[in-house]
Amino acid sequence: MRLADRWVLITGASSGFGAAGAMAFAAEGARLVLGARREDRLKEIAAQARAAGAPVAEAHRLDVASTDSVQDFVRWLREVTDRIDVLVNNAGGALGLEPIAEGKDEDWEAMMQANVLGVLRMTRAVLPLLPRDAGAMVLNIGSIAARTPYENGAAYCASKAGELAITRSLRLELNGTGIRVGSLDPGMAETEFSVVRFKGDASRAKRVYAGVHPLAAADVADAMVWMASRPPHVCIDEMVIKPTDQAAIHKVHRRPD
Ligand code: NDP
Ligand code: 8X3
Repeated sequence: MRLADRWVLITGASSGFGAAGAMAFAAEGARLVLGARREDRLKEIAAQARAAGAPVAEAHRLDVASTDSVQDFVRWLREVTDRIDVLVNNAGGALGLEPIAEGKDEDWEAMMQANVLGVLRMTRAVLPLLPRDAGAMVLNIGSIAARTPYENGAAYCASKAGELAITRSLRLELNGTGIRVGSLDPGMAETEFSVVRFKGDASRAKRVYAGVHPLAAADVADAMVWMASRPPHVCIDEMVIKPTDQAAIHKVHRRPD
């Protein structure tokens, strides 16, 4: 399906996969609507996306962890367009890497709010704008953490398993509408993800990728565009994308310094 002039909404577009996704869809000539909490960065990404070929790239503050913010965003969105062809539910991330015995309520709650309830809220709010039988797609960004839980990551893994369950339920609910529903599940990718997880500790974040050639945000953005641009009768239900160095969540090849 050609993406030129299609309307693509990306949540969490101020950095990482969302920002790279904006550039990749822009290069296809898509019209973009971007949301995240850091408005300044979001507006910069929108300007870069216009320079990269998006005929329209609009941005508005969005906190997917708040129903009020999602409603405000969608009120604004309806003034920009009455149609969204591709909804990319990407906003979210991890907070902390601790055993359950040491977990913090505020981290658990923030992850569930953004990674699980955020996907539900955005999908409920945007579904009325998705055209029937025209190749529309809800594309959720999951994680390999949904498929293989790891120690010290219980709440994050649970939140991403929740995202995968939502994806699978939604596909059943929308059967017959022509709206495609997919989950794109990346492995290790170097973005701001680990800096956020470790609450600003950049050197600890850097060590996650030591000796590894991780995915870049642009690799994941390529996969987003590929999934969304299949013909309307083709739905890529689930795609796992990992660095070649990461054979499995616990099996990562690291080169010595
Ligand atoms: P980044 O931290 O670089 O990007 C996360 C984006 O989500 C930012 O734009 C951030 O913007 C936004 N965001 C976070 N919380 C909210 C919120 N409550 N409301 C709105 N926007 C929010 O990380 P990634 O690009 O790596 O992460 C994107 C997605 O990919 C996440 O869902 C993450 O779990 C998932 N993922 C990441 C992997 C990795 O290894 N990097 C692997 C697998 C999945 P702002 O702070 O401005 O709101
Ligand atoms: C991010 C990948 O392996 O750090 O979802 O959980 S991982």
